[in-house]
Amino acid sequence: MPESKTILLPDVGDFDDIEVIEVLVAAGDEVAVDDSLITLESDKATMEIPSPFAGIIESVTVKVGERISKGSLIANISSEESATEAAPVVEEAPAKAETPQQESPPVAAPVPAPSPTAEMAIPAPAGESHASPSVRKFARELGVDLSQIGGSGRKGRISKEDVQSFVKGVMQSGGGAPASGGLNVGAAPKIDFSKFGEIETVDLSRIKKLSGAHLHRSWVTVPHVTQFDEADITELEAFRKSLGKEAEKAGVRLTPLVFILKAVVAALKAFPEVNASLDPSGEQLILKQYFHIGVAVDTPNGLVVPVIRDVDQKGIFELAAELAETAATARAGKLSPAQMQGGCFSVSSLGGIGGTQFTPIINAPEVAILGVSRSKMTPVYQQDGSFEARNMLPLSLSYDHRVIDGAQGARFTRYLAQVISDLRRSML
Ligand code: CAO
Repeated sequence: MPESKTILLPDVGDFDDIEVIEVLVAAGDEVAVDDSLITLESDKATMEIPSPFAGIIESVTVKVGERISKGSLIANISSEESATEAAPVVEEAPAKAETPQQESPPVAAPVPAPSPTAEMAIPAPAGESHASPSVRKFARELGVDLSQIGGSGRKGRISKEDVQSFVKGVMQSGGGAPASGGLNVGAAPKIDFSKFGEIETVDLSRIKKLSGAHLHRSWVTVPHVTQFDEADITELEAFRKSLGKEAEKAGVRLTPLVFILKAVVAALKAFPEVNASLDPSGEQLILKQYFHIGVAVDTPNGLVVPVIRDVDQKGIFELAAELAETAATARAGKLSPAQMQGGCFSVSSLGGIGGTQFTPIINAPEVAILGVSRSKMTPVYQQDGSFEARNMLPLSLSYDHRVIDGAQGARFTRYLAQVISDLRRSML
């Protein structure tokens, strides 16, 4: 018949009034004899206090940060067994590294509950990670090298959460740690910003979490180069404005973006390797015979990139209507996964907001993305020595340097700028 028993802190030798730095169990947990219950840390050693009983934890009565001494109640447990002798597992002394002091080992002393013995407290050698035995065991099980992790605890101590967030970071950046020659950086240290002032913690939106992982992977796995250029859109703007009445009749709003989409198709036709994806083997280029263009849309929940299909086959008004409808669907959070797939190339237009230039991140597996900033009237030098006010549109093309070399990137951007300046060129 199981009965309720108390687990008290046994005599752990010289150690008194020691801080609880980890609570490893919670009410309802099943524990075996010797399973670690809490971790204590003094300035000399870190030790895990094992359970003297097997059973179900009824309640844990200590908290992280609390200081406890011999005889303090740690937990209540429902158990059928009588107490066994369990020894606390003592790890390294925390980073007081100058002169490793060898302390007398705490000696076994049969007090209220179990009678633990403890091993000698040995300071961690310089450069070695500071973590409790259970965290070390957890890291070993996951194949994680603790030396790669920045501990978030006091004196850089590595917690179970640090190991978990390290593994999560590695998974999100595209799999396991590379064997050689790749990125092998530790997780960012967890900082308690509340130490410096008032803070509020909010969850990232689902879209931000998903797009963040995708952008991160693209940023670290694709060698990006960004080529800047300018298109003279003085004539294009005059043409766009001249279409105002017709657009109104058609029930659409014409912005420079639809014309840019058409110009992008002309440039992709002229440079087929930009309308492509690199095969995962890295040895073949998949050239696409269709022209589906992704358009970055800013939504209250974060960035999404719906794809406008067959841009080559659609007229300006049709594209304007589809763009407006797609952006509205995106902002309502109602895009289907299919609407975000199959893109060949993306356009990120921040022109409606402002700014002069930016470096967009490639929407892999595409090989290039066009960033569009706000156009402005600029004095442009003319052959006869005069200056003319021209409406100049800043373009930033980020491309995958494995697929597109610098000369090609510059030629593509130049060609695109010329087509935007004079859309008649798209018919050539
Ligand atoms: N230069 C000057 N004015 C511009 C311009 C440019 N490059 N681009 C747009 N404008 C003007 C438009 O003509 C419009 O003016 P009116 O109100 O007088 O008609 C105004 O700016 C607002 O345009 P818009 O942003 O509503 O429309 P759009 O067709 O240019 O863009 C969309 C649509 C959905 C792409 C856009 O609203 C959006 O979400 N952009 C953000 C994209 C983003 O977040 N990118 C960052 C991703 S990280 O790489």
